[in-house]
Amino acid sequence: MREKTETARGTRARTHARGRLADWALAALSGVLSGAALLAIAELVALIVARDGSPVLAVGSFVIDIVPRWAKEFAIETFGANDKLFLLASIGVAVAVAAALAGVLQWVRRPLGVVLFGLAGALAVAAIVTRTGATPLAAVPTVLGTIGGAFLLTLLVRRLRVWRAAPRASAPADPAEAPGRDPRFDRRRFLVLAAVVAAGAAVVGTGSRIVSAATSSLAGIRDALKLPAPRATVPVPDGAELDVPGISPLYTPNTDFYRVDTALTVPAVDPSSWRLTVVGLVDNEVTLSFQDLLDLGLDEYSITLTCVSNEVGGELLGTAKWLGVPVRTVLAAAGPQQGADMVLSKSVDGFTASTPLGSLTDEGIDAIFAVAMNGEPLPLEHGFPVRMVVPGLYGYVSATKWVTELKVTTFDADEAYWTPRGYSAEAPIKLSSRIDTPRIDKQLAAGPTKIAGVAWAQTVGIEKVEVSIDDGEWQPAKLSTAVNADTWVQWVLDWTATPGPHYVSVRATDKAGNLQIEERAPIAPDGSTGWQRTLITVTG
Ligand SMILES: Nc1nc2c(c(=O)[nH]1)N[C@H]1C(S)=C(S)[C@@H](COP(=O)(O)O)O[C@H]1N2
Ligand SMILES: [Mo]
Repeated sequence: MREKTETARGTRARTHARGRLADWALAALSGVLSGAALLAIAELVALIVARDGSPVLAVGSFVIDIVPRWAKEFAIETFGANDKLFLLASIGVAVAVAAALAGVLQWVRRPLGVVLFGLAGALAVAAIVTRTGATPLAAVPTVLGTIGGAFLLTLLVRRLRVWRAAPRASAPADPAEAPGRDPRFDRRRFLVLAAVVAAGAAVVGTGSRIVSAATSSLAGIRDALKLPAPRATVPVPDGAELDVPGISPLYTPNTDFYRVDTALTVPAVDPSSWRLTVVGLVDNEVTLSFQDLLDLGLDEYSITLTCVSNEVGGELLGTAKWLGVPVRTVLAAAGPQQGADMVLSKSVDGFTASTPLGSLTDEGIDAIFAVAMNGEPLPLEHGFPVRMVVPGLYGYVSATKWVTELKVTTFDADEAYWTPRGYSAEAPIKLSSRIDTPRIDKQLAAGPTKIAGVAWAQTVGIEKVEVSIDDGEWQPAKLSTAVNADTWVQWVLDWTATPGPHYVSVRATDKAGNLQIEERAPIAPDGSTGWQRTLITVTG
């Protein structure tokens, strides 16, 4: 009898101990999953807002900087070229152990696990922001990741508690305590959340890393790329750039250049595997490598690129010196056939543009495959390694970035990306002008000042820009010396500002004698029209 009780007590104690061990293991698992989620969230945020803010890589770099030399040498000796992998694996193990500990702490005593997460996050942020060249944004991924991870840790451990505290299925159910509640329900709730966190972290984390690694190694390839010097450069005449504060510079710095595309993440195209094929209604299909393209000889072109989505007075245009090869040279090698009237250019990301064949074969139009922009290889987001630029046509029907194929075809047979989405199949850029300064959102002091901006009529050229103040007579503005017909010109008008509100309007005339259209039109289907009229407030 006595022996029997002893045994029963012993069994109960063992069961209890085993139950506690299982609790701790599940809490540790919760910690590890939340830690993985923390890193995954941070990687995703890093990909979007701050590449230098990836906590694993930043902490890795930090560790490389601070580990004693002997440790570094040991790693290199032992793991050779895999020393970076060893480092990352070590960090991974350390993070997993710390996260498991956080899970157990959170289980044993709330909110110790969250506190540990916070401490780890703070350490990582310290490692990140103290790195040379770190941007202030670099801390954001880790901060958001830590908040997300801590939240999930709280949630997981709370569900775990509900499940483990519920009466065991084997225990006699007390209908008063848990009316009609199936304990398996609480277990399932925990397990489902754990599975979702695990899968989410795995997908988001590895996905972000893959995308980031693919695009950043490309950044290195781009940096290392040496392009041949152009055979001919664009002569920029004296007086091409006016000295007026607040006016758009003649050449838009790449970092300020507007960007418009349908790509969620910047397509990664390695120049060494890039090919351009010309197919469709051609005598010979042509395939070019990047080197083949360069071997055709590069020249410099000054062209203002314009987006159809540019509203009157808008910012969706910019000017660059492009280095490239005429599209007509490549098309001539393919030999377009009778009846073809359109070239459908395709990008790796599925974007297509429909360009009239004539715009690409006409000797007088500098339609190019561009490989460089303002003295450097195309920035990744502007189409690296090769894009098209066609003077006089809006970007969506001509300026295909990451271009890999030209299909010589007809407007009847094929349509481009934006055509079924409410935009015209053909879209020449409309003659237009913009006021850069004074700005509606800045107050101006009374006295002598300059009203200035830009005007463009690609392939035709600007003849005249006129300004009207308070709807008075149109006064001719002074123009900068045009670089060529494909490049915008700057304009300026001296004005003595008097206190009070004033309306300033601008309109341009092109070299063919066309006056900019006064009537307002929306951007769809083929570009906005209208004269910009802006309100300026002059203080006394
Ligand atoms: N692959 C690809 N190329 C593209 C686009 C795009 O969405 N995908 N957008 C076009 C549009 S609408 C414009 S206005 C220009 C913009 O070029 P940018 O981003 O270099 O300024 O690219 C064109 N080329
Ligand atoms: Mo565009």
